Formats: sequence, C-alpha cells, structure tokens
Amino acid sequence: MSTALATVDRLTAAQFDQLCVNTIRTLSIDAVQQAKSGHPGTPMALAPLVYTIWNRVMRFDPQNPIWPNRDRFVLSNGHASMLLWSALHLTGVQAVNAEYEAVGKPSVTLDDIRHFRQLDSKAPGHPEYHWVSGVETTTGPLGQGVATSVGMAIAEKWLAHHYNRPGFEIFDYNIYSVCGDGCLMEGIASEAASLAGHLGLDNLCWIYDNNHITIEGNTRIAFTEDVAGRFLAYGWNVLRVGDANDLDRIEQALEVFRKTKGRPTFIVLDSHIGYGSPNKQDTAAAHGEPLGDEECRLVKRSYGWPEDAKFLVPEGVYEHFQSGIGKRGAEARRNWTELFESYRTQYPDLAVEIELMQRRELPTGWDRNLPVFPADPKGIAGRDASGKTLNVLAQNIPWFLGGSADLGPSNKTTLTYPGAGDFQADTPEGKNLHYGIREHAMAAIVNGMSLSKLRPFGASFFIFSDYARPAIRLASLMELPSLFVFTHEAMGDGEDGPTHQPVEHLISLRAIPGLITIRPGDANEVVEAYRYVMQLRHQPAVLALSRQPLPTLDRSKYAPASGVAQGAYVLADAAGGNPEVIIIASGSEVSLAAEAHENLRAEGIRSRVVSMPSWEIFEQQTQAYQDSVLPPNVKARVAVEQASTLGWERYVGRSGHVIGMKTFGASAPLKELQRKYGFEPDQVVAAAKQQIGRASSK
Ligand SMILES: Cc1ncc(C[n+]2csc(CCOP(=O)(O)OP(=O)(O)O)c2C)c(N)n1
Ligand SMILES: [Mg+2]
Repeated sequence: MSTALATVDRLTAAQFDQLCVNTIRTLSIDAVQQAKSGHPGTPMALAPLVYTIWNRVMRFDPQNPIWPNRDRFVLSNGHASMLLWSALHLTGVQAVNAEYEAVGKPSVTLDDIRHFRQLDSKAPGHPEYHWVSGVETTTGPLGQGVATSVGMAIAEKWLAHHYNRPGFEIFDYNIYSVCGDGCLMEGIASEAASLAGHLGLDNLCWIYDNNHITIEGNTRIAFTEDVAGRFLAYGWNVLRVGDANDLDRIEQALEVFRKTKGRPTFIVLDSHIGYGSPNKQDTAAAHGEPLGDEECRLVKRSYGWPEDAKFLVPEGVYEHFQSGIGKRGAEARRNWTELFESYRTQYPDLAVEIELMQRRELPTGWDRNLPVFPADPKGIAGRDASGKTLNVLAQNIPWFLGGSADLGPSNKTTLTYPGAGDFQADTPEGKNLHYGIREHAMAAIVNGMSLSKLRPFGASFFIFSDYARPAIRLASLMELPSLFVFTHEAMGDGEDGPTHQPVEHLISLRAIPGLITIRPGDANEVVEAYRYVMQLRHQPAVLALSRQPLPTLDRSKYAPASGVAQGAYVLADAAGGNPEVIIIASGSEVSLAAEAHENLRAEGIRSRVVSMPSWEIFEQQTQAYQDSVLPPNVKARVAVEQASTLGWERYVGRSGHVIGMKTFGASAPLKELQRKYGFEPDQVVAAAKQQIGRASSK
C-alpha cells in the first residue's frame, strides 16, 4: 500500500517524514505541469533537504515571518521556487503587509500553488521578496542569493554585538542558503564566499546541490573544479552528505554547522535532479520543463503516490509541520518575546532602537548637526561633502554603517569619528565595512544587511556601478532602501581616461524602475541628497558624487539647496520669472550653467537655470510643480550634463539642445576635456542663444 494512502495513525515517524517530503515533490511537479512551465527536477531532488531544514532545524515561527530573531532561509537557486512555495504553504506561514502588519491570511495558499507562475499568484516563477511573505530575498539571477546571505550574516553579527547584553541573546540567528552549480559558477558567489571566509561568519551555512547538471547538460562540459577544495581554501568548514535523501545525515551536518565556531559552513549535498523520474532523473531535461503527463504518473508511482492525484496534501501533513516547525518556532518566539520584554525594562533605549529599525524608521535627531557649507567659489568636492555628511549620519543613526570596495580613501566614505571601528571577525561591532575589491558582492551584501533592517551603504567609483548593477537592480525590485555611494561620477578623474569615465551609467541607472539616482550640484546639494535618501523606506538610491571640488553656490543669491527634495528646482531665474531660455543641469554642470546664466544676463538675455539632481524625484512631483519649473511655453532649452545625452529630450524637447557625451572620454587633464567636449560657459551661452533664435523663428 502506498504511504500516501496509509492510515495516518499507522505511519511510523520515518514514513511521516517521507509523506511530507513527497508532498513537497508532488506539489512541485503538479504546479509545473499545470503552469506548463517551471523547474520540477530540483524540487524533486531537494525536497528532503528543505523538509529537514524547515521542519527539524530552523527557528522560524510561521505565525510571524518577520520576527527579528528568526533563522533565515535563502533559496539561491531561485528557479526551484516550488520548494519555497511548498514550504511556505505547508508550514502555514502568515502574510504581512508593507507596513509589517499581519493581515490574517496565509502567505501562500494551495490555490496560489495551483496558479503557479500566473498573474497575481503568490507563487510566482521565482522567489520575490515584498510580494510573498516569508521570502527573505528575491532570487533567480544565480549567485545573488548566496551573496545576499553573506550580508544577512554580517548583519546578524553586528546586531548581536551591538545589542546583546549578558543574559540577553537578543540576536543569535543563523542563515541557511541553498545553491546549485549555477550559483557557484557565478563570480559574485566567489567574491561573497571569500569575504565570508575572511570574516569567519559562523552563522552562515550554504548547502550546495551537487547534481552535476545545468541547462546544457552535465557540468563536465564547463565546471570541473574542486568546489569543496575551493571552499576549504576560502577558510570554510566543508562537509559532505553523500545522499540527498538521507534526512538524518542532513540533520547531522546542519548540527555540525551550528557547533562550528569561527568559520562559515559549506555542505556539499550529492543529489539526483528529477529524483524518482524513470526517464528524466539525472538529466538536464528535468531542469526546466514540465515532466509531461505520462512521466508525472510514473514518478508518482515510484513515490508510492496516487498516480492521478493532483495538488494532494495528504491527511496529517499540515499537522506534522505544525508539530515540527510550528511548535518549535512558536516556542522560540514566545521565549524571545519574554526575553525582549525584560530587555526593554533594563535597556529601554536599545529596545526602542531595535523596534524603530524593524519599521525602517529613523531615531529622533537623525539629521542634527548636518553640515552647512558656506558659499565658496573654490568649493569642495562632492565626495568630501559626502564624507562629512556620512560621519554625522553614522553618529546620529546607530545602525547606519557601510564602506567601500577598497576605495574608502578615495570615495571618502571612511567613518573616522572616535569609536566608529572596523568590522572584522574579532570586532563585529565596527561600522566601517571593508568589502574588498568585490563590487558585485558588495551590492548584494548591502541588500542582505538592508533586508536585516540595518541602514547600509556601499561605495565605489561610479564607473564600477556596472560591476554592482545586478544587485542594485534587485534592491529596487525588492523595494529596499539600500544606499550606493559612487564618486568620480564624470570626467573629474581626467587623466585616468575613458576606462574610468562613466558615460552611460547615469541613464542606465535611471532606467531601473524605482531606483532614485541623485547627482548633486554642490556641497549643500550633497547634504540635501542624503537628507532625502535617508528618509526612504522602500526605495534604493544611488548618489553620483564629484571627485573634484565644485563651487559652493551662494544660496543667498540662488535658491536653497533644499530644492533637491523636489528633484529639480529653479536655481536662478530671469527677472520677473519670464525666461527666454531654460538651462537644465546636474552635478558639476550646475555651477557651469550658473556662470553661463550670469554671462547671458550681462548681455541682457533672460535665462533660467534649473538644477536637476534627480529625474526620478522630479517626476514624483505634481504636474503643476513640474510646469512651474519647466514652463511648457518656454521652448528654448539647453541641458548640460557630463554623461550620455540619451533621454534628455524628455526635458528639452526634440528641438532642444543637449551638451553631453556622445562618445567615450579621453585621458587628459579635466580642463582640456571640458574644452574638448563643450563643457564651458561660452558653449552653453552659444547653445542658449541658438535655442532662443530657433524658438523665435518659429
Ligand atoms: C545570472 C543567471 N544566469 C543565467 C540564468 C539562467 N539559468 C537558470 S537556471 C540555470 C542553470 C542552473 O544550473 P544549476 O544551478 O546547477 O541548477 P539545477 O539545474 O541543478 O537546479 C541557468 C543557466 C540565471 N537564472 N541567472
Ligand atoms: Mg545543477
């Protein structure tokens, strides 16, 4: 008689385990079959792993998937999402909304699973944070999940050392991340693993689905390295479980992980993709397409499952999860909540911080003492103004921390105030992170920390935002307030040449939905940019800051820098507010535009200068405000920005003029580059006059 059909009370514990494992398998198979797309093979292979982690090991309360001290589960091989949907469904994880309130319904219903990969289903193609409660991070782009998990592990270490007190282990959770061959081939995983090993993150466990299969076939065609040896070299504790169906061995390995101090753990799990499928097991055919009706039947037969049953959750399965993770998680959370209540009596200030952080709020006084820069024609570099601001913010906001990918001295992102400290294995309370030259992992780690409710930043040269871009994109997709501080945002490092001069980066980042990019025009705009981004709760931001000094504008003469909060504002206007031409600029070109404006005025020409540090913020303003800044009847328009001209037509119109970059830059002193590419007052003046002529001849 099949296990599935046996009477529940006659099942042994082992049979019950198997029943649950097979439920995960068959739900996955049926969902993929129904959707006519998806990835059945890996859920079939890894169901025992996921079952063991969730039901036997993880400290996670399905009733409250955002309890701060929960263990984290990251499915880095996101194509196997049915594993997660099954786990969230069978354990009864409850949904919360964007305001972190329980909404009183399950996160993933059986109906969602029936509508796997369909519009509005809470069982989409890949795990999506913010869309499905209980998903800890969005995965699918291979390698991102494991790298993000390193950020989660860093965050746990920092939180534990900052907030735990004797007798009060407020933070002591672990992070489990499952990954496949694809994740481990991606460079980002190597970057992240290297840093995790260096930092000795013993709260972090990666489980590698060693199935020798990827889309094109057996890994012998492209991936023959000694993966275990590689992780040993990174300084990880490496374990092996030779049979992915052996729940006890998996559990033992996870126990070894929990007992291992001073190193992260890497478990190589030998598995068979498509396990149980007579014709597809161990082949790439099991990876990414439905098994087909006939094979589904054969597989179910091999599992001892009713062949024609669909989306079957046999009697007793929900209860079995309830008595496993449900009971353990509820107890753990209850104990923690009691602990936290007495912590609150003894350490009220710390308790308040922890609670603020959970809601992504800022402490009172978070913006006190922000610098105000006096007018100065010589000015100060964007990066220097940023460094001063960061140092104030980090002192005002205890959980604001970050660092650079080895460019701290150049990005000016180092926190230098007394006590800031370096985050290292033996000083996990430090606020200066040293990501090493690993921009891609850095950005994912920033996301991981942000998912853990810290306010983290990462920094590099703007040109290398390309190396971080996939994780920046995910920050936006996840609606995380991750902060990316990029300096050397245009041609300010002239002599370094075109390899170091961003051209297409601004427009490329502007193209990411939801991401806020800000290119401030002077030191006070830098401060205002930070004031704006720190208040974001659900959007990431990129700051593009200058390497070279920019004149600090005289705000008694020009409009206040607080206009940054509108994205664009009228900096200087024609007398009577009736301009013949509008000059729009960002960053280093704002003072250039202001200079051109003065020259035009001397010639009796009425111009308006609009400082436009952020397209995205401007576009969130009312139409009335936008029209007040860019009056539709003023057609003569010039945009000046040391970056690709692409997209500026939306503000200057098709007949407007854009002074920008149409080619790469060159290696030369900045002044010569400014002349060569037209970033000089005379050229702005000439363009403005030509625009006026053109508009009036119509
Ligand atoms: C960055 C990235 N590149 C490519 C893909 C497309 N892709 C999805 S799964 C996959 C193969 C993954 O192989 P493996 O991790 O071994 O997964 P398995 O088939 O064993 O589950 C590829 C290439 C992706 N999702 N992300
Ligand atoms: Mg594989």
